[in-house]
Amino acid sequence: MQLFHAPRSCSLGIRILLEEIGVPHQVSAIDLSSGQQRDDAFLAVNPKGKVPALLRDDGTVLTEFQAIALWLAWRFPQSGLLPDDPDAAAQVTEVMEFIVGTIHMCGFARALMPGKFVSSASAQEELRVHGLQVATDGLDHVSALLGKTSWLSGPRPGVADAALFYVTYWAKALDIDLPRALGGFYDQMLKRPSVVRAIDVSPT
Ligand SMILES: N[C@@H](CCC(=O)N[C@@H](CS)C(=O)NCC(=O)O)C(=O)O
Repeated sequence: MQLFHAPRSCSLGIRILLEEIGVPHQVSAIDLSSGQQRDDAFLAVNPKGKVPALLRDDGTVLTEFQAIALWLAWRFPQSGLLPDDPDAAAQVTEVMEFIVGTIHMCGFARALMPGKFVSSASAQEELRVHGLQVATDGLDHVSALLGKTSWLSGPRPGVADAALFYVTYWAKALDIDLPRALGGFYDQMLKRPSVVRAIDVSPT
């Protein structure tokens, strides 16, 4: 398999899942700052011009964080990235969707790139503040869920934890104070070899 990945972006979560599974894969770096996601070569992989994109062994490409994460969990069930029980799996999917759909897309995306949504400087500032509030409120909500358990996805970190890691990684980079349970989650994740490899190893 081949993961198209931009360091420090949301594709970090998929990279962590591949490392947790331990399946052989290649990582191809996409440089978002230079606009490589809009090059023809990458648009041929993902016409939406976004990472993550996963080229699978059968030659087909899967995009969208949640779709890739769930496919990996179902394809490699022995890795325990998602509970078997349908009710528990639905709850894990619910929180993963909240992290990607709300904290990332409605929160950090607006806080970090308001110019993608509105043009005037004052509107951008307003959107930046709003996005940051959505992100921090969302992190508080997930932290309260974590207060009851070490991981969101079951007895070991899985699909929702991979999503939570990349948004907490962004929060740390922005010097946002993490609620206590979330700080503990972040520290525990940083101790995992999969996470160390996913952060440190340069994509080829
Ligand atoms: N809905 C997509 C969002 C992916 C996304 O926004 N990726 C960002 C990096 S975190 C990206 O590729 N941005 C490049 C761009 O928008 O030009 C998903 O869940 O995978």
